[in-house]
Amino acid sequence: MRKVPTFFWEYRGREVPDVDLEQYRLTVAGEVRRPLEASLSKLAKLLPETEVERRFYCVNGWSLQAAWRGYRIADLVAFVGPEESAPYLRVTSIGGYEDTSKIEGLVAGDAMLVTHMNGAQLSLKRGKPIRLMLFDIYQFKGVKAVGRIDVVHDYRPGTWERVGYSDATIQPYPHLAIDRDEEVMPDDVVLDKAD
Ligand SMILES: Nc1nc2c(c(=O)[nH]1)N[C@H]1C(S)=C(S)[C@@H](COP(=O)(O)O)O[C@H]1N2
Ligand SMILES: [Mo]
Repeated sequence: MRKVPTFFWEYRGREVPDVDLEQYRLTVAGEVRRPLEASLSKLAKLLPETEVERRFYCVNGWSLQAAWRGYRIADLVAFVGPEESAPYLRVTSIGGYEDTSKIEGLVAGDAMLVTHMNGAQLSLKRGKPIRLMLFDIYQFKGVKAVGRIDVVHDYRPGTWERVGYSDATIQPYPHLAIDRDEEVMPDDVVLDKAD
């Protein structure tokens, strides 16, 4: 059985704290016409749900395919209505990991706010209760356990970018490709501090 790698920079060396699904609120603020402070059930009423079977890629040489359910960034953006002068989305995790991307790029790449993996609520290690997932560039541009989303004027390097990654273009190198149906060890993951 394979171990599925997982990374949580802000909790390196520590347990990932649990998130109460009832108490959780997603904040969407910044340069938007309709800011949002939504519980998970409110979010489900506001946005259409979607599920895709896709693979995400880590710059460290592995990828993971699964069925991802949640919401399209395109639908969230349409709902909150960004000001034209603010082209970026800054996404911050509950623990303080952040990343900034062009809204245009996220929409073009069908980026999602994922709530479920293979039919089950995201586990703590996988980013409960919501993760930003990108399929067309490396996942260090994605954010697990999203706490807030801000529409902003300016780009600034995200957490992994400050640590050293820059180009998120997926490279055609051989890598460890983990498939959806492979038996894996989700409760015994490798928390690689070095990523
Ligand atoms: N909050 C948070 N999100 C994050 C990271 C992180 O350290 N913290 N690491 C990113 C990286 S580099 C990868 S490859 C994926 C790993 O997702 P996984 O733990 O489900 O494998 O999450 C991304 N999102
Ligand atoms: Mo990664």
